Amino acid sequence: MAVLWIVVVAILIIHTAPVATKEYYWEVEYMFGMPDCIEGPILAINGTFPGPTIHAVAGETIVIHLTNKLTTEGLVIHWHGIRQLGTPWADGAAGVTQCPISPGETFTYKFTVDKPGTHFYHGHFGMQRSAGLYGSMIIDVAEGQKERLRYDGEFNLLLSDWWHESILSQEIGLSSRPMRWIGEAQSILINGRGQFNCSLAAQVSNISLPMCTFKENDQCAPQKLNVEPNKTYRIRLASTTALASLNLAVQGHKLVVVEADGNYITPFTTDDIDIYSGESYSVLLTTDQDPSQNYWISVGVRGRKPKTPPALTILNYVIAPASKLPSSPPPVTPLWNDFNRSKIFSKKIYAAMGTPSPPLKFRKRLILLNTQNKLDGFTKWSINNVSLTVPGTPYLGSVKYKLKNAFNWKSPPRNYPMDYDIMNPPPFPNTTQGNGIFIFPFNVTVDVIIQNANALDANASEIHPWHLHGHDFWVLGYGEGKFRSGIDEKSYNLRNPPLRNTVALFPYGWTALRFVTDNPGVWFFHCHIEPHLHMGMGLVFAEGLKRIGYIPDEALGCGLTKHFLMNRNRH
Ligand SMILES: [Cu+2]
Repeated sequence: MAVLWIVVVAILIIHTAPVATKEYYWEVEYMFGMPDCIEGPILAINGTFPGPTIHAVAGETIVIHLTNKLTTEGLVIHWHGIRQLGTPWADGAAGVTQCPISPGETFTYKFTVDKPGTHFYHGHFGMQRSAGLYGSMIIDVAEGQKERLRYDGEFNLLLSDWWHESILSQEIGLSSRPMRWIGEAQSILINGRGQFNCSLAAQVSNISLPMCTFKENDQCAPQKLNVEPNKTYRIRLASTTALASLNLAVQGHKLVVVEADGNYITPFTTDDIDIYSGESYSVLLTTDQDPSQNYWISVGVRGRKPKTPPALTILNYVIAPASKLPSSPPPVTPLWNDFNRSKIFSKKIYAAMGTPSPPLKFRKRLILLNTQNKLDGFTKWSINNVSLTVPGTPYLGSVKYKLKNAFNWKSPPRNYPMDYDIMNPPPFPNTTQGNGIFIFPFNVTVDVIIQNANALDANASEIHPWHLHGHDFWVLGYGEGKFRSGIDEKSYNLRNPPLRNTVALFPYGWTALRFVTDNPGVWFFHCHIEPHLHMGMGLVFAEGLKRIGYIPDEALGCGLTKHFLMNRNRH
C-alpha cells in the first residue's frame, strides 16, 4: 500500500511540476494622464501608462486575463512579434482572430513565447493603440541557455507619438467627407514621456521653445539612463508610433545594431538608427566618452515633414550629476526626406549567422499596389484597388466553421494592371471596398511584392511600414520604381536576408518578402500606420485551414460565429 502511495505521489509531482507560466491580471480603463505635461485621457492598464512590461524567458507560457473596464468600447490586445504557433486565436486582432472583448467582460489570452527577443503589445481595435494602449514585452533566452550578446546592463525604450486630439475625434475626422487629416503628432514619447511646447535643450540650442519647468517626479519628466563608464549596455528599442518614422541617436556614442524584430542580425555600427512603426531593435552602446559629462539621447521624426520636436532624454554617467545637462545641442535628426539615406540604412540589415535561409523558390506570389484613393468622396487606402473593411465576424471563426456568408470568399486581386503609372496621381482615383482574403495551402512558400505609388496629391509618396502577424518573413530586397517581374528577382538576397515581422515600403519603390505558410491560422498583414489601416490599408492571409485547432468559444461570441456556436452547443 505504501509503495502504491509513493507511486501516486510521484505521478502527481511529475504532472504538477511547474510549467513555466507567467500570469497577469489586467484591467484596461481610461484615465487622465500627462504624457507630455498636458493633461488628457489615456488608455491605462492597471492604472499605468505605458502598460506593464511583460518579462519572460523563451519557452514560457504567458497567460493574461484581460478585463475591459471601458464603458463604451470593445477591446483587444495584439502581442506584436509573437508568432502564436498553434494559438492563432490569441493573436488579438479584432475581427480577424477574435471578437472585441465587450465592456465588463474578461478574455484570457494564453500563448507560448518560443524565442528570445524585444517585442511589445498594443491595442488592435479601432485606433486604441493611438490612445496609449501599449507596453513592452521582453523575452530572454531560455533557462540554462546563454545569451549570445555580451553586455553589462540593459535599458528598454518604447517609442511612440502623441496627439492632444482624442482618438474618437481623430477617427471621426478620418472617416468624414472630406477627410480631416489628424496632422502631425504634438509630441514624441520615450517610455510614455515627452515634453510639449518646451525643451530640455532650450539653453544649449537655438530653438524657440522655452526651457521645461516640470519637477523630477512629474509624469512627463524624462527617464534618464544611468550608466557607468567603460561598460556595454543593450538598449532595446521598439516603435509603436501611430504615424511617425523615427530616428534615434545618442550624442557622442556609436550604436552597434544586433537585433531586429526579435531576430539576431549581423552586427553593424551606426551613428543613428531609423525605426519605423512596428519595428524593434537592440543596439549595444559602450560608455567610452568623457564620464564627467552627460549626453543627449534624441528621437526625431523622419519620413514626413517634421512638425514635432524630437523627444529627448539623458545618458547619465553616474560620475556626473544627473541634473547636469549636456553643454552642446542634441544630435540633429537626419533630413526627413533623404530617403536614400533611409534605404541605405535598411539595406545594412543582414541576418546573423545561423539564421535559417529562405526557400529558393516561391509557390505563390502576390504583387500588391498601394494606392490612396477616393470612394464617394471619402479618402481611402487600397491594395490592388480594394480597401479593406474588416467584417463583424472574425475570419478565424468563419474559416474554421466554413461560414459562407461571413465574408466574401472570392480572392482579392493578386496583381494590378501593368500599365498603372506609379509615378503620378491616379487618373481614376475611385476605389472599391471589400473583405475578401488570400487563402494559402499549408506549408507553401509565398512571395509578397509590395509596390508603392504616388498618392492623390502630385509628388507625394509615403513610407508604409508593413507588418505581418503570425510569421517572421525574409526581406529579399528593395527596389526603385515598378517591380519588373522576371528581372528584379535576380537582385534578391537569398543568402542572408533578415527575418523581420515589419518592413518599410519606400516612396515610389517596392519591397519583396518571403514566408512559408507553416502556421495554420488567419493573419493580418497591414500598414502599421494607424490612420492608414483605419482607411483600409490592410490584407488578410489564411493558411492551413484544415489544421486550425482549438479556438475558445469566448473568442467568437459575436457576428455569425455567435449564432453558429449557440446552435452547435445546443445539440
Ligand atoms: Cu501606410
